[in-house]
Amino acid sequence: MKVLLIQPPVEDFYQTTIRTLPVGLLYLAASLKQAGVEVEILDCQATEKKQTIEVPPEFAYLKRYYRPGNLSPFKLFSHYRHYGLPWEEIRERIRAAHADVIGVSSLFTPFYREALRVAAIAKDLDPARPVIMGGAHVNACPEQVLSNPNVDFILLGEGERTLPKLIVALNNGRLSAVDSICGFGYKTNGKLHLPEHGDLIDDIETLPFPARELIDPARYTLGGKRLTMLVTSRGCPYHCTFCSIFLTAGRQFRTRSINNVIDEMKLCRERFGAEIFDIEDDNFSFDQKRAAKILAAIREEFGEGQIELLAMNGISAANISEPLVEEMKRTGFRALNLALVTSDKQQQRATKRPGSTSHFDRVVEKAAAAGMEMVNYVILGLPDSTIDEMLDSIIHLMQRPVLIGPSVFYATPGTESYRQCLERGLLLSPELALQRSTCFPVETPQFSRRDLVTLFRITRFLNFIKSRLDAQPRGIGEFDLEELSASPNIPDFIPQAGAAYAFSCKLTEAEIGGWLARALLSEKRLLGIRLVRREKEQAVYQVYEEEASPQVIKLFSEKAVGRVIHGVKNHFAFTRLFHKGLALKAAEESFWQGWKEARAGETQPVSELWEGIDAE
Ligand code: B12
Ligand code: SF4
Repeated sequence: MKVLLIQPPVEDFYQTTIRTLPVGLLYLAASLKQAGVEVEILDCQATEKKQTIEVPPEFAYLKRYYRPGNLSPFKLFSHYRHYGLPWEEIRERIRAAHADVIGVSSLFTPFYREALRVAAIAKDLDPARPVIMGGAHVNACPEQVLSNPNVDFILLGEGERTLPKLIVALNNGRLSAVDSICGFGYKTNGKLHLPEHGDLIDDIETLPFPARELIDPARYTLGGKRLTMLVTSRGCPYHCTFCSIFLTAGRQFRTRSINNVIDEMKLCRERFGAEIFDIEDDNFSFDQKRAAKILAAIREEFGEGQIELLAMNGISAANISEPLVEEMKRTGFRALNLALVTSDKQQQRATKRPGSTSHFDRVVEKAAAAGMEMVNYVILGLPDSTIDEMLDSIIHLMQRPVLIGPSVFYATPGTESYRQCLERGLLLSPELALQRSTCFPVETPQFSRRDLVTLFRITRFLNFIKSRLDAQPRGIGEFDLEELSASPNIPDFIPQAGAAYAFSCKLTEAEIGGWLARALLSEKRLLGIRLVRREKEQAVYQVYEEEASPQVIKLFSEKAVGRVIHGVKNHFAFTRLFHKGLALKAAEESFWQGWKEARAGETQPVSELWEGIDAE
């Protein structure tokens, strides 16, 4: 019996290619192999191939926000693309695998159509061959998936124990026995038999390591180094209203032993040449003592800082103490992905988000002092959000030495937020493919899609300024915004929407950003720009007004006036917004002043971190 496990392609306005290793399918494959079943993996995303495709009609409203050709660093997205193998190639690969059973992973509700299309291709090739689906989307919408004519079975929850049972039963032709498999859904004469819940594996320690030998490790890299994913624990006990993790992985924090984790890492190093480990646990540091022990064991096994570690899934600041930050840095974390969600207390309560903003700030300070680069995530457009509150969260991060990671809220079926959206009629459409960040699918009486788009663009603008601060050779102290965008190629005047400008050379992204930043700061306008003609000695650009909300920009400028923005890599560099006539001072003194002002009015006392840095 041979099983082909497929990770479908995705179609969206962007893709995060570095995190697509199909670790769930590799876990399933390992369990199948252990049960004596032959397995092949078809990762449709393990390719450089991407193709610009038509924006689906139900996404047409987005065209005004995503204009192709826009060269502004504050732009959001441009093209709608198919990321992965082309459909024809997928068909050929399925045909060539000669599998007896097809298993398709459907992890994402917004990409459910891609998963179903893979199922349709498989059925078209061989209508008698069983197609099984599992993954987070199947757990969110079991009925929708099982009712599709190209899906024979679904398995809810974790599939390592249940999929081998199902395959063995199919092999023996004793399907009647599988009714008792936990999480098993099937249909008889068109009638759906849906399971009540999925399988959750208490003792995840007993699972064989993901079958990485079935994929080409050279396909999964970061900065030229081989990267692999590690899952040291599963489940998260918290109840954040927007999160759907519990639907698949439950709320119990289930762990593997430290030795077991280290053994897997050693194997990854020796056999697959892994140099970077991305810990994708749902809540890696929920048990901080355990996390610290894992880090200590990594140091002991591989040496201090010898392994590069990441937790790109984001760590909740509530579960990191300052000493743990130090341990992370010592062990091999150069960067920290921290989820703030919102800096507003009321919103934190409304979303049942653990932790406080003051604790978050302490963690950020500690990590910055340790020299870690940070991305901090905020969610824009939660059902109870207000423009005021979202701007406050953005400005909070603006003033810290972190990159701002905006996540636009989408509602996943099965979550509390989804229920709220349904009850209040906040969803743009019942079409589930819209429940993705790029679709801005939720509007409320408090904010419109245009407002959210504007907030998103503001975060891009701030990240641009931060990147300019990082690029300053002088590197320390206060910078004038003019200085950050200075270039002999940029004219003194402010660009105007509707005008075309000729330059003697092509502008760099930094120059374009610097020029457009002046329009935003002086005239409160968000502009787009595209290259309309390129001749030997001339590049002609056209400037146009972006879709943006003037009220949001106005409120932002009122709130941000005179406040500091910090660099990320170089957090000793900062500038102030909407602050005219500020003399250039390359003084360290000024840096401390700015940082302290940024914190004025906050109850948090200046932590030991300050004393630590001051002393240096
Ligand atoms: C890594 C990750 C990504 C990676 C991609 C992963 C990949 N393989 O391609 C990246 C960063 C690209 C990503 C992006 C997004 N993600 Co994501 N991601 C995850 C994350 C953190 C881990 C997935 C994982 O590896 N889990 C560990 C393995 C062991 O579990 P698993 O894959 O679920 O597999 C188990 C079971 O599901 C089941 N199973 C899985 N497949 C199959 C198949 C069969 C046949 C069977 C029987 C069983 C089965 O058995 C497996 C073993 O137990 C999950 C959260 C989570 N904990 O799952 C979110 C998650 C899957 N992502 C989610 C979402 C929504 C997104 C986005 C669409 C959000 C957005 N921006 O709009 C984006 C996509 C944007 C884009 N254009 O690319 C949601 C999905 C919820 C939903 N119902 O839609 C999740 C659950 C997080 C959440 N917010 O709640 N993501
Ligand atoms: S802490 Fe993270 S994983 Fe846990 S419920 Fe909240 S968002 Fe989900």
